Amino acid sequence: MRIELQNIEIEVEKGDISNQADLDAVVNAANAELAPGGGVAGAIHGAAGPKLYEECKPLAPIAPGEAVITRAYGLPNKFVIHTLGPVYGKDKPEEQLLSNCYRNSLKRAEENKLKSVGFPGISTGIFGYPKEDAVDVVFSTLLTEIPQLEHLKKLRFVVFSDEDRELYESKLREVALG
Ligand code: AR6
Repeated sequence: MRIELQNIEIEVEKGDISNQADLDAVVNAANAELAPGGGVAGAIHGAAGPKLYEECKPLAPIAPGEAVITRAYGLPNKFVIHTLGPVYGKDKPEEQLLSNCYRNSLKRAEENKLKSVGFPGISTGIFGYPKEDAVDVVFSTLLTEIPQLEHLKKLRFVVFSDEDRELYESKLREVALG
């Protein structure tokens, strides 16, 4: 599904974040050490290869809500933006921290004049953030950030299941209706 909002294409697609060849950057749901892990981080580091972690090491550790950018090595993108989501129930206030993840990731993309970026559902896997609540944070953040975007023209939310796709699509429909 795709809508256009203030000249920005917003898409929801089911797929693997490490296989988004047409995007300038993908966002990694990282750990504080920016090390290979499970889930999204495992897929991204696995596809990028060991050079990615070598570039990450001097940038770590990062705090919840922060985002840093590296090259993408074996991934089909130019850059990876690594952000650390809040662990639900531990890092507080989680809404603010999750919002910061998206805001700071968009900031890194803009600083590097990127045109397109793909996001996974930060914190909604191992970190346990309830998906419905996370999607609300994602879209409220997006609505405040979109007017500030100069270079970005396409944002893609890459989801892993039909259930997540439906959740994002219903939110996207709400946003499209204003
Ligand atoms: N492509 C797209 N989405 C995915 C993929 C993929 N390849 N794999 C999982 N998801 P998670 P977190 C979905 O756990 O909660 C790591 O070990 C998944 O269904 O990757 O921020 C790190 O090292 C879920 O909805 O990220 C950290 O320690 C969402 O992406 C920790 O996990 C995020 O799941 C980060 O946990």
